[in-house]
Amino acid sequence: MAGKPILHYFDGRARMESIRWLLAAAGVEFEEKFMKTREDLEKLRKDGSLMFQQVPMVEIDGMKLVQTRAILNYIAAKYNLYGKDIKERALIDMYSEGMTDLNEMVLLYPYLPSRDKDGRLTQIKEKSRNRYFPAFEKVLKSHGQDYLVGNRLSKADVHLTELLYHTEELDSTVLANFPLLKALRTRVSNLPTMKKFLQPGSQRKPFDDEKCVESVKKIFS
Ligand SMILES: N[C@@H](CCC(=O)N[C@@H](CS)C(=O)NCC(=O)O)C(=O)O
Repeated sequence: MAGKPILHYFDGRARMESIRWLLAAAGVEFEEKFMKTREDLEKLRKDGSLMFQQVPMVEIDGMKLVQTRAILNYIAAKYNLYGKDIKERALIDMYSEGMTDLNEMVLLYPYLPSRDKDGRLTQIKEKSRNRYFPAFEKVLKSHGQDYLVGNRLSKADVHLTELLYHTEELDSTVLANFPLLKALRTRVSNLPTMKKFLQPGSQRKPFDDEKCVESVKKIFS
């Protein structure tokens, strides 16, 4: 039997968090190896584990996968979270790419210099409320089903749920006008695998605080 996937990253959310969420949704146990120093990163680079000298890297099924989206797509395909045909897959990809555009802003926010933070926060709120959340609310309203695509859970629902939680941490009223998004978040959060992941003590990461940001700067400086 294949061993558990091993996630190589630092002890923070940033680009690895979506991978943690998706594995959790699929009910897959995973191990993590946290880089703590620049030497830890250099070691991975020198032994040829990082194709582009970057993390996230995930050891899974005998491969050392890099590039966040490639990793997510592999997990989604393997665990049936990627639609039933190429049309569903196209929708899942399209929705997920939109989510990634917003998520990039959210996940990089803690790493911005203080002078840029207010502007970025305003941008996140504006884009959430006026561009991305209305679009996904409209999808759910258009078909009246429980999940975004094909009436069953896909990676798009998992990414959106993660994004809703993380955006709400930055703006507690951001979901006020999106009842269907709130209902989706509740539905996904109540899946047994997600319930476990959302409980304290799971491998879910908290907001990347100043301490995390400082240690990350040392690793990548
Ligand atoms: N497109 C890549 C970007 C990966 C990336 O930028 N990783 C950062 C850490 S979050 C990194 O390794 N930076 C070091 C470098 O680029 O040399 C992905 O999505 O995985």
